[in-house]
Amino acid sequence: MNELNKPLILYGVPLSQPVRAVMWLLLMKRLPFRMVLINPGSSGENGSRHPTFLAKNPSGTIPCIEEPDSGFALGEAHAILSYLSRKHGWTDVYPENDQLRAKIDWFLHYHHRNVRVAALGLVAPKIRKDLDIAESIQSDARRTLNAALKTLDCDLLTKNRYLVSDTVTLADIAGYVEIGQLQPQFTNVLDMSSFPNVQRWLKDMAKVDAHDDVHVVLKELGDISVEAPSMDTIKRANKKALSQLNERLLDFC
Ligand SMILES: N[C@@H](CCC(=O)N[C@@H](CS)C(=O)NCC(=O)O)C(=O)O
Repeated sequence: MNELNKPLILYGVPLSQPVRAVMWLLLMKRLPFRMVLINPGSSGENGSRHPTFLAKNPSGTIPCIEEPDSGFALGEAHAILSYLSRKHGWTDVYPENDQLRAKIDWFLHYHHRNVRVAALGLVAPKIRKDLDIAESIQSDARRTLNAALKTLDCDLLTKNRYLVSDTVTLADIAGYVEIGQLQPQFTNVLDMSSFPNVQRWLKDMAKVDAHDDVHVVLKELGDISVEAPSMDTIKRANKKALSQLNERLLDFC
């Protein structure tokens, strides 16, 4: 496949956490790609529930990637991260050592019910008012997230500098797009000051290559702790992030 002529397609929007995880890996690795905007949950023409999109990713969620030459399409952020890492030999973020790779996979599985679901309970209620998420679901989510942060703080991050080793892996990328978004400089929806090791890890992650490129959307969105952003603000933040991403991608040509 000649990725210079036919770059990988990433379907999604920059505000989506799992889309940001894939964007981050691609930018870190300078793999040329093109982002095609897909409206999550919509059955309209550019929506993730439209039949054209469902044919690529039957779960109807973003992110999804497509390799233009073969037509191979794949959904689920963590499946995408590990597929791309295996395919391109990115062994720094997904080492070949079986036990280390298994620990990364452990986190990627753990993430769904502990980090992802909980963070969704804090951010989605503000961003997706239409989902009308019940207060009981939100408080369960906060409890789950606090337990996960404790696990990170008192276990994972006492053993290693990053989540599973002393260097950044796919686990950190997946974890940060959820936990990092909650910080005061972004959405500001959770006080994490009682977790010192998590604080240290968040600071280290902010220095990882392409961090700022991936987080333009959250800078644009700003603090949502008091007032939920309007649909216009959300659209503007996504547009600005996409236009900066496209500028950044010009460097890859
Ligand atoms: N487990 C999936 C979750 C993806 C996901 O929840 N994406 C949201 C946007 S952040 C979505 O597409 N929602 C639309 C819907 O569920 O209809 C992954 O990691 O890729």
